[in-house]
Amino acid sequence: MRGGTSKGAYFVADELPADQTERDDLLLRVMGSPDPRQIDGIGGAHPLTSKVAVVRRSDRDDADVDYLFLQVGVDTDVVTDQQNCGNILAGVAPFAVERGLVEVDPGATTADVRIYMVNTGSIATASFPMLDGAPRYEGDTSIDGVPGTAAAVRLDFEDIAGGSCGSLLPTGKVVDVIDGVELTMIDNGMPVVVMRAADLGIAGTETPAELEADDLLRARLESIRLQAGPLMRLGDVTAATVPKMTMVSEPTSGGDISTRTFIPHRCHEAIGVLGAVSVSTAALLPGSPASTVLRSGAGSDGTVTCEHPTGSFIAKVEVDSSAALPAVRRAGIIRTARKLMDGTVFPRS
Ligand code: NQM
Repeated sequence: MRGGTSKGAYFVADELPADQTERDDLLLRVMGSPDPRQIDGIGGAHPLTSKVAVVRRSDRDDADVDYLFLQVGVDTDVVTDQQNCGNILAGVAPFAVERGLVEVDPGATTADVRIYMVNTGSIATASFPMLDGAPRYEGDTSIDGVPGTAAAVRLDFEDIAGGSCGSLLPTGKVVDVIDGVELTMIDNGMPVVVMRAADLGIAGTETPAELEADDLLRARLESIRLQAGPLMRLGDVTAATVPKMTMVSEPTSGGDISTRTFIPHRCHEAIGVLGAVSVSTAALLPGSPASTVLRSGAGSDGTVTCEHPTGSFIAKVEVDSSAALPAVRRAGIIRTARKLMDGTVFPRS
């Protein structure tokens, strides 16, 4: 399924090996990893298209299904559950309906599915249109980074702050300095290090290819990331896909802030969902480096529009900065998702 601006293989949990080592080995073979082209599998040769959702009926009172996200390395043999993915999340509820994991009234025109996000221990509610007992994928919502239009999937998040790092601001500070660069280490659903692009010597309007070709920039980002990991209570992040590294600058196309994000070694063609929620939250914190490039007045309507390399992304975020440590009141976003194929995959032996 395509979930937002990412693409992944969605599995019913019972159909994968219960043993984690066996499961990860199978998923590497399914995706064709490790191989930069993933030529012998169904992965798309980029971290954004080498993703897996594992979905099961939930035993919890507050959720209908459990969603475990797995990032499958492209040119590495690493499968990690150390991050969540809000784009792949957009396809979880339609998939759950397709697979009969949630009961829906055959006459219903909309469905609300509560999803327990196993990676971060928090809940999202997905709301989307239904037709004749099945998810309706056609619609007129367009999201940047995906051609055409599709039905909207609204995602509302509860208590996502600190899901990976223990708290919204794992160091207890809005501003820290690493390698002489002022930054905010934040986790509002995704651990992200947010810095001003200018402080890294870039304009912030470069293309992902230009940024990926900048060896000095990549070395500086990786040095900061490896130091940020333990400070964010993520431990040694050498082999981890978090924290994400976002460089922000003043908006140029009518949005509230411009972003360029390394995830963490490839540059995102757009921006992750929970990544954007975390970056938007950082920008709304008075005194943060990101707040200095945020459009004045941004956030007053409860949304922040993040420009990214292929358009923009609207994050709904309300922050209460009146207390000593800021708290997040609510967060949500609109995505689209689509079933691309349904069938049997033949992993290499
Ligand atoms: O931040 C890419 C994506 C993501 C993650 C990544 C995401 C999120 O765009 O919630 O969606 O940052 O690895 O799929």
